[in-house]
Amino acid sequence: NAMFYWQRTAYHFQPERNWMNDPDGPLFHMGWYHLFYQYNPDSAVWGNITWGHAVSRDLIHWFHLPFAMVPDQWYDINGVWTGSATLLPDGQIVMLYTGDTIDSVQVQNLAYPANLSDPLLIDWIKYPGNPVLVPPPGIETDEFRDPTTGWLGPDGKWRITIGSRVNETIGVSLVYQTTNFTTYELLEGFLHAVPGTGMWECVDFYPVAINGSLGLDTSANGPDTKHVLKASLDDTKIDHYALGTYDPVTDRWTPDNPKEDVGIGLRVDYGRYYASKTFYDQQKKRRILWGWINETDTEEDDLEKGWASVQTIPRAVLFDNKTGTNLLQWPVEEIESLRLNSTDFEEILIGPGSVVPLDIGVATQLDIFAEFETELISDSAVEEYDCSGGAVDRSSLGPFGILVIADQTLSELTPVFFRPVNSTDGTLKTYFCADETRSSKAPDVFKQVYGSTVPVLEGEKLGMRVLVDHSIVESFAQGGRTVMTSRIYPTEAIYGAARLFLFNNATSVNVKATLKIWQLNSAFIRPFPL
Ligand code: DQQ
Repeated sequence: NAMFYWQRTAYHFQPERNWMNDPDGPLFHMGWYHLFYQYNPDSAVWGNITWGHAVSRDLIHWFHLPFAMVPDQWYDINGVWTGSATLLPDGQIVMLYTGDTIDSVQVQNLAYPANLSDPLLIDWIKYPGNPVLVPPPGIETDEFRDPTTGWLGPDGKWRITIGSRVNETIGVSLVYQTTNFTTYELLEGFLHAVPGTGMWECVDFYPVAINGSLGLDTSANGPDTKHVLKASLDDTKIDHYALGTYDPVTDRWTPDNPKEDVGIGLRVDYGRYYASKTFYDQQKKRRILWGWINETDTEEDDLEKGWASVQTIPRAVLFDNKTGTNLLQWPVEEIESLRLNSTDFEEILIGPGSVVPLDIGVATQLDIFAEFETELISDSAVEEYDCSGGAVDRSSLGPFGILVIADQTLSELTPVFFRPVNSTDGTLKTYFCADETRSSKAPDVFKQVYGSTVPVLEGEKLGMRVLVDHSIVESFAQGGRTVMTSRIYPTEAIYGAARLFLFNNATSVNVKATLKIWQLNSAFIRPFPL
C-alpha cells in the first residue's frame, strides 16, 4: 500500500511483510550474526507464530532466510514461541524455545542446527524427545515460557531460568539444572521473586563487568561482575531490569537496591519497547541487546499496511561504573558505517521560548549528537516536574532539546528533551523525555509522553544521541544511562519535508547547543540470494 510507504524504516530490521514480535535466539556463528524472531507468515497481526530468520555480517545489513522453525508438531502447533540459544564449549548450538501445544499448554522444546558447518544455519532439527520441560506443579500451564540462554555453574552443570507467576501476583523465575539439555532438574525456590509484578515473560539473565568496556560470556561470574536480571512484565508490557549479585551455589540473585528491584525500578527503555534479549558476541567480546519496537497504530492500519513492528538497532550493554546504579546502552559501532556527510553546529544560542532551525537538508535518517549547556538568566524556582506535561510544559530550567521529524510549520514534531528541575527535596534532578503528542496528525495513532530521570554527575554536560529513521526515534541520554524509543507516524513531516530544530521552553535559562549530525544511509535488508 503506497499510502504507508514512508512509514517503513530505512535501516531498522524488519521483515518484508506481515507481523513480527520478540527477537529470538540471537547468536554469532562462523562470521554471521543470526537473528530469529516471532513471525506470522500469514498476516500483519499476531498469530501462527513461526521463527523468522535473518543473517548479517555487521548487525546492520541483513539477509532474510527461510523460516527456521514452523508450528508443525503437537508440542508447538499453537506457536513456536520465544527462546534462546546456548553455545556449548564443543561448538554445538542448543536452541531452547517455548511451544504452545495442541492443548494450549506452554512447554519447553529443544532444537539444534542440522549442519553446524553451514554458516547460515538454514536447517533446524527439533529434538525427537520434545518437549523437554512441562509446567511443574504450582505453575499455571499457560504461564511457563521463554527459556533463557544457559550458563554453566561451578559444579559443571548448566542452568536456565524461565519466568512465571505464583500466588496471583508474584513474578518469579524458575531455575533448572541440566547436563545434556534433554533432561532437567527443577531447583527449589526461585532465582528471584517480586510481589506485585505479575507474570514474567522473556526473562534475561547475564553478567556485566564492574570495570571495563567488554561484555561477558553468560557463564562468567566472580567478584568483578554483577548480574542483570530482566523481566518483561506481561501485565504492563514493560521491560524492567535490576542490577544485583548472583550466587551460583544457592542459585539465588539478590538486587543491589531492593527499592529498585526487578519490575519496580529501572526500565530497559522508557518508550515503545518490549521482550528484549541479549547475547554474548564472542567475536567482538561484547554483549548485544535486541528489543522489539511494537506498534502505535491500530490493527486495522497494520492489516492495511501489511506489516507491523521493527527491531531496535542492536545496542552494546555495559555496567555504568561511574554511577554504579544502571546499565549503559549504546548503538553498536557498526551503525557508523551508514554515516554519510555530517554537519557541525557550535554553541547555538537558544533563548527562552524559542525554536531554532538546523539547516541540514533531509532530516529523515540521522545520527544526532547534541550537547547542552545552560546559563541562568533569572531566578529559578523550586518545582516538581517530570516528563508528563510534555515539551509545552514550561518551568524554570527546562524543557529544552531537539524537535525531530518536524515539518517546516511545526504542525508535526517530536521533541526529545531534557528537563532539569530544582526539586523540593533539595536536589537537582534531570528528566529525559520524548513527547509524541504532536508527532502525527493521524487520529488513530497512540501518542504518549515518555521519559524518566537520568543520572547527571558533577561536571558533566547534558548530552543526547538520537537515531532518527522516518518513523522510529531511538534516544540515548548521558552515554546511554536512560534510553527511550518512539514509534511515530508523521503524515506531513515525511521525506524531503522533514526538518530538525532546536527548542528551549525553559523560562529562566539560555541554552547553548553544540551538535554533530550525520545523515545515515539506508541498510540493505533483503532476501538472501540462495
Ligand atoms: N511473545 C511470545 C511469548 C512471549 C511473548 C509469543 C512476549 O513467548 O512471552 O509470541 O511478547
